[in-house]
Amino acid sequence: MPLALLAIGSALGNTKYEVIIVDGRIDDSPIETLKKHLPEAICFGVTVLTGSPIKDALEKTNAIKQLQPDLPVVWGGWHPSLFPTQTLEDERNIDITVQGQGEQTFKELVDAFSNKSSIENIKGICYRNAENKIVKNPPRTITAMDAFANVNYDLIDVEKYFEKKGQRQLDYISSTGCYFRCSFCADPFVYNRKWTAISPEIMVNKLKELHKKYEFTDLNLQDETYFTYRDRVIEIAGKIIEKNLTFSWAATMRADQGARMTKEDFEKCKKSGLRRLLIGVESGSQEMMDWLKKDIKLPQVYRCAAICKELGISVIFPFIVGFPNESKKSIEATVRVAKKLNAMHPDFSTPIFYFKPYPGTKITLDAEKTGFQLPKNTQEWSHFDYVGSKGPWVSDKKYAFFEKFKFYLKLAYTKQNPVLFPFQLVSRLRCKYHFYSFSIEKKLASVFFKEQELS
Ligand code: B12
Ligand code: SF4
Repeated sequence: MPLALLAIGSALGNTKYEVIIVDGRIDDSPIETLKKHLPEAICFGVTVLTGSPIKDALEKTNAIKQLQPDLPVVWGGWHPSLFPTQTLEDERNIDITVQGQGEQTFKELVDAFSNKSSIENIKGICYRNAENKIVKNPPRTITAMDAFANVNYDLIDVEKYFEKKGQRQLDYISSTGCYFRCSFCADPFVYNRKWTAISPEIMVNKLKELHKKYEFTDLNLQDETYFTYRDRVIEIAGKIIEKNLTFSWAATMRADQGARMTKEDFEKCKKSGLRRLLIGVESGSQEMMDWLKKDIKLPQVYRCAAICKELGISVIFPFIVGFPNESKKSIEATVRVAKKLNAMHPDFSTPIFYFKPYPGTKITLDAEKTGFQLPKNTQEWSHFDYVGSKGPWVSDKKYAFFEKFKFYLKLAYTKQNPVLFPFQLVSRLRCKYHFYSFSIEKKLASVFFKEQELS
């Protein structure tokens, strides 16, 4: 669900302004819908992630500016937070970029547009001034989230999202930012290692209201690290049980956070509906984890895995391979740990991604110093392939190995299927001895095996 647009749209309130959210994934003709609302529009706001979402955002922005050149266009979200000035330098049709949390900033901007007042004192923005110079205002410090808890889901057609997801699953964000410092992640750069969250009482009351209204059966928490404070999580779980809210939920946990929780804590979460965790392992090599400043230890990962296995909580343990100069030893360790975790429980999975030099991360900055070239402008960033390819530091041979390993690992330990079972046994042997030739399993499995999704 478009949580960013819901957040900034809801912060405008529902008395003074009319908020129209247009989502190209739901609306078959978004430009037509935009055109319909243009004559009465105060401004056009776009949420933009790095990579191909930029292409889409540029297309709509250019179409809008052609039709109504005076309409202010505001870009917010992760890409303009990472590239506040470059985005404006490259694209004349964007007037303002917003950095970090957008609720208060967007409200101040919309008020200024509607009152025709100056935007020069609005924090957390970058804009082109009357002299055509790009000005970067001071940043806005993170605002406590309780002020923004009242997200108005009626701004979107919730049923259409349920339909698209194929389940009555509500997306929800209960915290912003992260205290940690992983050197492959953009969060420390954008939120300066700060964190804020909705308090348990306010959150569960809101969930109760949303549950009654939309009758969702699953809650997908999109927080970077939902388990930041054990006491908060346990209080929320307790209140969900107390109010008899009968939905399942999924969230992200760090292994160190899980390792500090007792088995009873996990049990309480499970009782309140916890169905799935996402615990980033990133590497099977402790040395590599330390280099990544992940600040977790492998025994913490295994402790979380053991408890989840016992309680029947499914877990996604994502890994990354192909860091600059990653050693053979480190890659072998990742293969070993991924195998071990997969074999523990059929509901455990270990997606393996290829490292991409994400903007705003320490590793990328260091790689640039040694000659690595990032995309040079917004257009080039729009072609940046985040998901599909193998990344700059993975050889063709390594890539071919991992593609096979990933396939057979999934097949080997997925929930047992009587038809597939003999092939699963063969796959286990294949993973053990890394023998991947003469594959007929791949064809067969495509009939029975659904691609794994992250959410
Ligand atoms: C849900 C999610 C997804 C979903 C859907 C994404 C989508 N398009 O909606 C899926 C699973 C598809 C996905 C995929 C990927 N994702 Co993702 N994802 C998220 C996640 C967990 C939640 C996003 C969310 O809804 N947040 C809640 C809203 C309220 O927060 P927000 O978006 O930051 O919005 C606030 C501000 O940014 C600002 N704002 C945002 N938009 C606007 C617009 C205006 C006009 C204004 C004024 C302000 C404003 O105000 C909002 C309220 O404060 C975030 C992490 C996170 N917690 O944010 C990662 C995150 C966005 N994903 C990320 C990445 C790297 C990926 C992948 C590359 C992962 C991968 N390897 O496969 C892919 C591909 C992304 C792509 N380029 O297409 C990075 C983004 C980095 C970047 N530079 O863009 C994040 C930040 C995770 C991280 N820490 O690295 N992702
Ligand atoms: S990877 Fe997760 S824990 Fe690490 S800094 Fe990013 S959001 Fe925080």
